[in-house]
Amino acid sequence: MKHSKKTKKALITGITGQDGSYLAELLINKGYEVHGVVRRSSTFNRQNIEHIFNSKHIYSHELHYGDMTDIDSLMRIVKEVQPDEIYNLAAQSHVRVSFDIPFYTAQSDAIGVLNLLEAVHKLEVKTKIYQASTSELFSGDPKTTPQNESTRFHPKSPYGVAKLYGYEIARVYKESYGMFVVNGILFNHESPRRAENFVTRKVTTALVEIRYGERERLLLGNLDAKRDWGYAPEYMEAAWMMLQQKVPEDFVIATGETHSIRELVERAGEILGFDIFWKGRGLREVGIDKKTGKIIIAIDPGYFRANEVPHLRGDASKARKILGWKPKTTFNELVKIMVDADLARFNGVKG
Ligand code: NAP
Ligand code: F7E
Repeated sequence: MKHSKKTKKALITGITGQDGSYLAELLINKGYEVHGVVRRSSTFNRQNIEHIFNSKHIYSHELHYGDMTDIDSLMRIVKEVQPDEIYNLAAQSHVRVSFDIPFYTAQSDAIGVLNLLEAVHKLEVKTKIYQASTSELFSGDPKTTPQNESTRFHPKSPYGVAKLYGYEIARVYKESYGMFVVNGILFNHESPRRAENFVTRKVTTALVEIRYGERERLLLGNLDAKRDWGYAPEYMEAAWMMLQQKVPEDFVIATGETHSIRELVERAGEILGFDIFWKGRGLREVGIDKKTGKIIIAIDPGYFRANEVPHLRGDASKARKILGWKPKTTFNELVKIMVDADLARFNGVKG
């Protein structure tokens, strides 16, 4: 494939994930040559990107086998691609799972960032780097909301701590070597491409199945946690904007609204024609559909976390002022987009 000299090259780690797939689309639409790091797995997991990179790309130059825990692979890829921009989205991104696999989470989400930075530094490649930081750096104490770039970090999970290392080592490489590295401190962002073990997708897929009589009940953990949920494609636009700045700076990206898991369930249920009311307390709490009298939501303590971030609401006013970024999709619209996509998928309609 021939490219004009001016075509910008981007390298995305985590390209098979929710964000990576939206970012790849966005950059291709902007005329970039997009490269991605993929992991070898025994079964194919490229559903999110197969419409962009079909099987012919597997041995082409766009997708490259590598792993964040393997600096040799990162050095090979960075050397080969010589990207103008790197988006480091790869991570073991599940907070609850990070309590089960804390060592692996640290290897991929903390040391993985160091591996990438060191590869770029050693190879002396002139590239801008975006590091996928997170609202899980914050404690989520209601007294500290809304959280912005100056809010004190106090992570509550092995995931949050690994990401804190990523955040700090990115800052250190920027300050020590003059590298262009930014941290995007993104609050929760969701979409129909969200994996089904995150709470939004878990709720929308399960309620669709319950609506069609394919299952009886949805089991959840903490219903009282509050999250600031935005729409993923808009958050990737913000990530791109951060790398177009002259000076590397960190930004919080959020909607500024917060909702509990309980509200999420009610809203998704409403779209599907359920009228859910809550009964009981603690582990015995259940969600009942008023129309049928059936219990459709119950609590499974297995989904509780050893430590919870209770209340997140971001203040993205710096991004609004400097990047000109603001969220477009509301919470209600986001839930509708996700429910509609799961309905279409359930009914075999290609979304
Ligand atoms: P995701 O859907 O879980 O995708 C994670 C991606 O990372 C996948 O492509 C995965 O590859 C890849 N990956 C995992 N471990 C890897 C390793 N050791 N080496 C190479 N690739 C690896 O996550 P996401 O929601 O798109 O999030 C993207 C990034 O933003 C993550 O770093 C996440 O921690 C961060 N973040 C997300 C949110 C959010 O609300 N979505 C908010 C703040 C920050 P496989 O497909 O092979 O598993
Ligand atoms: O949990 C509660 C759970 O797993 C949200 C990742 O992208 O965003 C994400 O992390 C809330 C928590 O996302 C269930 O306790 C209740 O309070 O959807 P989640 P997360 O942990 O907020 C941040 C910003 C990231 O950086 C991460 O990479 O929902 N919750 N019941 C449940 N959560 C799950 N998963 N499953 C439940 O059954």
